[in-house]
Amino acid sequence: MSTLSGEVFYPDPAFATHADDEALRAAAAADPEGFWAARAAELGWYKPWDKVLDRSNAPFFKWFTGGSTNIVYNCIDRHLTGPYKNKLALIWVGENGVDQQTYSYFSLNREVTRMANIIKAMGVGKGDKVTIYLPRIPEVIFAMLACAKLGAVHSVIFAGFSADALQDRISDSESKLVITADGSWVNGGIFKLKDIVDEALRFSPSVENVIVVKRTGHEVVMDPLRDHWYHDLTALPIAKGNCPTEPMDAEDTLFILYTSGSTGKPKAILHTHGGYMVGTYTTLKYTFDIRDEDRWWCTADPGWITGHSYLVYGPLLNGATSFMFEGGPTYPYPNRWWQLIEYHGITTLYTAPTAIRLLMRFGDAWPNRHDLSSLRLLGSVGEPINPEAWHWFHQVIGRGKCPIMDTWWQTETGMFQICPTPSMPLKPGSGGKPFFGQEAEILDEQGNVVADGEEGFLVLKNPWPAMLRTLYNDDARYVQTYWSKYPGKYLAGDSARRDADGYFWVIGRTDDVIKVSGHRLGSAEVESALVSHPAVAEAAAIGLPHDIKGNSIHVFVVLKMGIEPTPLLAEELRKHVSIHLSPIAKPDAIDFTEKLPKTRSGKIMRRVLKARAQGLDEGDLTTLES
Ligand code: 6R9
Repeated sequence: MSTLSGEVFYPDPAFATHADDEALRAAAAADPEGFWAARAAELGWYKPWDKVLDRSNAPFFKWFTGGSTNIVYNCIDRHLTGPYKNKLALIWVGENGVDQQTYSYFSLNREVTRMANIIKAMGVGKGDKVTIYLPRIPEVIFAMLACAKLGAVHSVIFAGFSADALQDRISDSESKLVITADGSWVNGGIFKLKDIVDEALRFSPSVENVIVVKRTGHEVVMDPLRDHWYHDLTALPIAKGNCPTEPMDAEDTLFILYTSGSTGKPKAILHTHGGYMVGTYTTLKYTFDIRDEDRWWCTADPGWITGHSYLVYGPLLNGATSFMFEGGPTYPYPNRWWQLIEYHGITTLYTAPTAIRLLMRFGDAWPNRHDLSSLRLLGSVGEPINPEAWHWFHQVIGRGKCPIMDTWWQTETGMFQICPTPSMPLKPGSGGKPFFGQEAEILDEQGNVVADGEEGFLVLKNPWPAMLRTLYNDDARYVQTYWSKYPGKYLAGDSARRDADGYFWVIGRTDDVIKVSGHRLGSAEVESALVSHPAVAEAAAIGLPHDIKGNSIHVFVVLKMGIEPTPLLAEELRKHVSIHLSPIAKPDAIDFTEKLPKTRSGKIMRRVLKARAQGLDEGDLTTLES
């Protein structure tokens, strides 16, 4: 171990499982399917699978074929007959710090059953799509699990997206039902979710019903035929009684989740009951050493994959206690998170570098006011963590003794792909090694493995249970996006390096995905929001490095003939993006330009714009349109 190069942090002897972990790693490398079958056998199945992995129609891989289960059976039902029945499944704290709710596995079952009964009575069944547009309140979890329990497919939309974005996603999924709230609390103010839903539904004919959870209590307009208050529905006889968990084929769809890609409209990543369940259960268990007495806090929103896999499903599959906080890290003061950790005895904090950088800026005095000694592990996700933030997180929050699990993965992968184990020596900024059973490579343009230390395209070599099965309604784009550059290997869309110790260092996206404060957005979405403004002829959006947000959005705009560029118009365009796509997508800067650099085939050369915006050499412009 002493041979590891660079800055290395050796594990606390309390995590004395290194030999076990490495034995498991070796066994999984020798027989990945055997490894996954053994993990799947730790969970409950109505009917065992016939085959662990079916490669016959690759890259449309199938896992645990012939098996029957339901992720809710494993998240809730099986815990009800054992010692976990009265264990806390969820601790929730509202933004005001006063509202608090706790749910044991028993009471979580009651809530999920109630919601399942209601949506079933509305005609939602196996395979139907349900859009969930809710803030971080317990009902978002109930709604996801209620859908899964019935075999319905949930499509959770981050409650920071605006009407156009919501409408696109509702229409694309042909949802019959939308579950939302009157509003959400954002730094003491109200974000009017129901108004946004009303706007979105003007063009979404598939939606028959809207369930509205009362959260903010401000006045909203209710359509008497379409909209229903959740608290009214729960009082009806339809809400009562048992609701059986639907047995699902392992390959049946659990959810779709829209995410940004390189071009065009967002794509819906499709995940299934069986493989996703086994993958999220296993990765959380081994990477974060989940123990019965833990209080696990994943700060992500359920609107993103991290919330799906490691706030909702992974912890419940492990019988853990999951903590959810409605608010953000700095309201009303930047000690909010530290206060919650102390008060609730959080043992594991899994968050994003952007939040760490933000909190770090407020100095050590805020965390130092609190006793953070309950923490035993920390985690990072969403973007590369810079060494400065890593050290602060490690020293000030983790008091030098909590290992940091830097987990690299994606909406598409469903579960961690490159991550350490708590017993492994850590290198700040590196996610460590591929998870058990996985192999990764760094390739050059031609598909050759590059030398250690060199940058190249990150690919995954082995199929894994929680992999996306396809893009909903777009098999061709699935093959094209992930499997065509290097046949047989999954193209992640990130550039990375591998060092001589076999540790991977992810650098960033190679496509037009922009990570802003850990939120995944695409150049194309920002551009289409801009061109929907009457003054804009053409637009190009790029991500530029930003100290706190990781990336900030910078746009170049060509105005229609005769329209004068003014600071007022720039401000109006920024607002336009905020209203039509999301406040998180609001550009930091707008550059008016006469013309966008394009290739001869008409593709915008964002590389050139990036260089121009940063005052760098614009590089090889030979393919530029003359
Ligand atoms: C889980 C999630 C995926 C993209 C991914 C990469 C970046 C995520 C990272 C990381 C470096 C990490 N990313 N985790 N980069 N280190 N630990 O974030 O999913 O929203 O789909 O984004 O995020 O660029 O390709 P998603």
